[in-house]
Amino acid sequence: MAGNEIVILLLGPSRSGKTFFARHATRQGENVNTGPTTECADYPFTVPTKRFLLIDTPGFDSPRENLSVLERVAQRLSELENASQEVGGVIYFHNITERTVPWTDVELFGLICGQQFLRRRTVLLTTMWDKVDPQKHDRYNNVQTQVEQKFKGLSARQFFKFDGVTNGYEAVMEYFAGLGPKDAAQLTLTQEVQKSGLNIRRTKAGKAMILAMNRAVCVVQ
Ligand SMILES: Nc1nc2c(ncn2[C@@H]2O[C@H](COP(=O)(O)OP(=O)(O)O)[C@@H](O)[C@H]2O)c(=O)[nH]1
Ligand SMILES: [Mg+2]
Repeated sequence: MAGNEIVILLLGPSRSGKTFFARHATRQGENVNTGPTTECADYPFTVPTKRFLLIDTPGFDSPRENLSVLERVAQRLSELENASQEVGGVIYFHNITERTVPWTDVELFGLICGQQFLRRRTVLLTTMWDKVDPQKHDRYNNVQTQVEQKFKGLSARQFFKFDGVTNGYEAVMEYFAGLGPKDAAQLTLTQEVQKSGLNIRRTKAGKAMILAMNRAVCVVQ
């Protein structure tokens, strides 16, 4: 691993707050409207004792778009591998005011990460808690529980809530900073890229998205 930088991949649907979070972490003015993210982007920063690199990604929006997001992520993972840098964590973002998480997104996330990585090195972060009417917190806590259930089915165990300022942000970073080498695991997608190159259609996640695309076409016909 180059230096002791902790590399964290930000994944999730568009408008779930990935870029906002990365800009918040690097104090770049999160409220600037940056428009949709179309390429992976690096956000390096240092807190007193740790160096982090957040990698922002385009959003998951449909099986077809997910394939091209996968391609971009795989390309970035392969560059990291070439630089002997390992991904130390993944954050999956969910906007708490959205009631549903598409099944294809959950499946895709599981296949990118793999069981071992999911158990300790992934975090589900629900965002936009500052937008929730305090009187309706119970309702949104129910959404939180339901979303957590889906990710528990994938073996994920770490759940945090982000209020757009500090709550959630510091807890997530402390969680990743506290993970030691004994929890080391490699993303399934990294393993696949190492073994068979960048042909995304041959990866588990790529195959699942092709199946999902074909199912979508069948419904239209
Ligand atoms: N109030 C609030 N706004 C947020 C939060 N996270 C993201 N946003 C806003 O929601 C919109 C979508 O966020 P963005 O980071 O672009 O989503 P991305 O597509 O996942 O990168 C932007 O206008 C952000 O400023 C949050 O936690 N609180
Ligand atoms: Mg973005």
